Amino acid sequence: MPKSPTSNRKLLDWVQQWTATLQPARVHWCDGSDAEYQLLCDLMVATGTLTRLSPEKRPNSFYARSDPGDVARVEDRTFICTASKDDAGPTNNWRDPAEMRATLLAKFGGAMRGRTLYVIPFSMGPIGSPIAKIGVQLTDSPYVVANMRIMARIGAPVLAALGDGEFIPCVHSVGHPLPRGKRDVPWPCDAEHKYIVHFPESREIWSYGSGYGGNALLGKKCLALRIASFAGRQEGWMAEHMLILGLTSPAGKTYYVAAAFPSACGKTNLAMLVPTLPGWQVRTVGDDIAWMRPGEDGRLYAINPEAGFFGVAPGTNRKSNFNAMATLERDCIFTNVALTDDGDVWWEDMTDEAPDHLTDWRGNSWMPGSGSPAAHPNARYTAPAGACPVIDAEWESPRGVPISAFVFGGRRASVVPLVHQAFSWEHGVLMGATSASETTAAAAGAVGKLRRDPFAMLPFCGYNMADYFGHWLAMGARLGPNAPKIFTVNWFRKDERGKFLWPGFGENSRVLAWICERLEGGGKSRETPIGWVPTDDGLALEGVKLPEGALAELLRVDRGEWKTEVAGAREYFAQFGARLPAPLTAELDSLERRLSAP
Ligand code: O2Y
Ligand code: MN
Repeated sequence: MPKSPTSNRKLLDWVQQWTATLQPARVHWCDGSDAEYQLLCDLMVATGTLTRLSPEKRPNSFYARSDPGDVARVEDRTFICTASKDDAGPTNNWRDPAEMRATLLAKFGGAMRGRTLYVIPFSMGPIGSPIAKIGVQLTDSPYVVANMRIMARIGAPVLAALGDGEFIPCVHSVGHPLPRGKRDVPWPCDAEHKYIVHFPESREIWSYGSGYGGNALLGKKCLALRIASFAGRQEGWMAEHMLILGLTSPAGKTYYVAAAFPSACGKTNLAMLVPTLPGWQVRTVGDDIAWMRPGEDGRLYAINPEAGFFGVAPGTNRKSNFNAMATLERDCIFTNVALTDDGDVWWEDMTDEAPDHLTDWRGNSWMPGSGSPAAHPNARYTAPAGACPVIDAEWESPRGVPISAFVFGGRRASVVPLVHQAFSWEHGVLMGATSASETTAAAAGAVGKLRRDPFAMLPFCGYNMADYFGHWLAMGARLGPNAPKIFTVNWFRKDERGKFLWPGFGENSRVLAWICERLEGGGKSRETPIGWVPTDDGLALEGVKLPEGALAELLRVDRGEWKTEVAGAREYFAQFGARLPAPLTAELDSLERRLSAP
């Protein structure tokens, strides 16, 4: 690609201005070609950032080990900088924009000395889709460029689509300049001084100090959720932390479902599910983010803004996610998994038995019984979505796929039944706003503690969460009878001995089938105070072996437990004060009344 392959004045000026601040040794405009990808990977193999995996085992695939201080998204270093603190709301880390700019400009000054500044034009969503948005990321990390090439559409075709148009500017540095004579390290970062900063009002992202995942691949959580959620409210569309799947019935009808689950609830597994219910098929549109707009026919259309999967590796295996394992056979980047002696990757639960010897994610020799996991619990794969054997035929459709149902879920050992349907859109918004999940060992903090995570957007909403609830209510009013129906599922209910009541995985297709029946006006159900719940014979359970009494427990609605839920929700909502939309309080009051009715 030529030195500045665009005539977009704003883009050229912006790159020039940041080049002056960051002081890189050179500037490279990414064309997104395969040749460029191969060159960058070769360069990273030479510098020790990447290891090429055995071409026989995992063709065209690479392995990276991060700095131990840079292994995950950092919520406590993620900031929303709006002019007014109230516009960020009580659930976000707010900073004054001018103060944050000053702090970060000091960090960015000379931050790329000795390094290459890569300019990555990228499209979130199929290039040219009316729902897509173009961003440009500046970065000094070739690892980020390689991962962005898998996770988004990047390079020359994006610049061509951009023309003289608007782009979302994203600045990223690992914060590890290389003055003359200083030796580089395989994973440069400034682990003690990370800043993941969003300026929603001017639609800018500044990220400093981390080279990892959501902190550094700025198209994903930063743009496609935090900035996009803010833009969506201004422009009348939705950016959600949702997988999108297509479910085809034995009669040949396809229903598209978008589902929001907090981390560690099996979102990627559900997106690629292999149904056990005969005659049903699942196809994947996306596993993490949905952008949705009302179409000309009044229905809500969704695109997956991403082009790849950045999935958590530990726990992924042929039983939990057969299709993910097939997607990972080639053309991937693995980060912080373990390395086998024959040049392949391994992680906990990938196989029934661990290999006799591995190199763990820290680079140490590892044997079963070593006492620590071989792969970091947040070890990741970056894989092209197009390689998924069950990718939906419409996954790159510029107009998106029509959404018929929203599903909310979380990890709840009790209280929440296997599935229930909201009585109305407003009731469904209450479901989303009050969704919560019990923490697992994978996350920091106490295990089994209930964490409220409205719409699974707690770490990703770029503005006041109460206004976000209001935006959901407004979208429902706009969609009217075309609004998707809303459901809550819970695959994680346990018996009194702590055993899961529901087998999960492919059997979840039975719950999805009931949801589709409900969309058609069928699906045997009974009315309860919390919504419509399947009758005892409402779910297609032929061939599933449930212990005695398990089904009744899975579908049980306990009024007392739910009254406690309502009290918890009121307490949670109190933080939003007068900004909480009145219809939500009204829905909570109605739920309480139904729970107390004879
Ligand atoms: O730790 C990270 O940077 C990755 S977090 C992530 C990655 C893919 C999909 N979802 C998430 C998440 O935290 O929701
Ligand atoms: Mn996610």
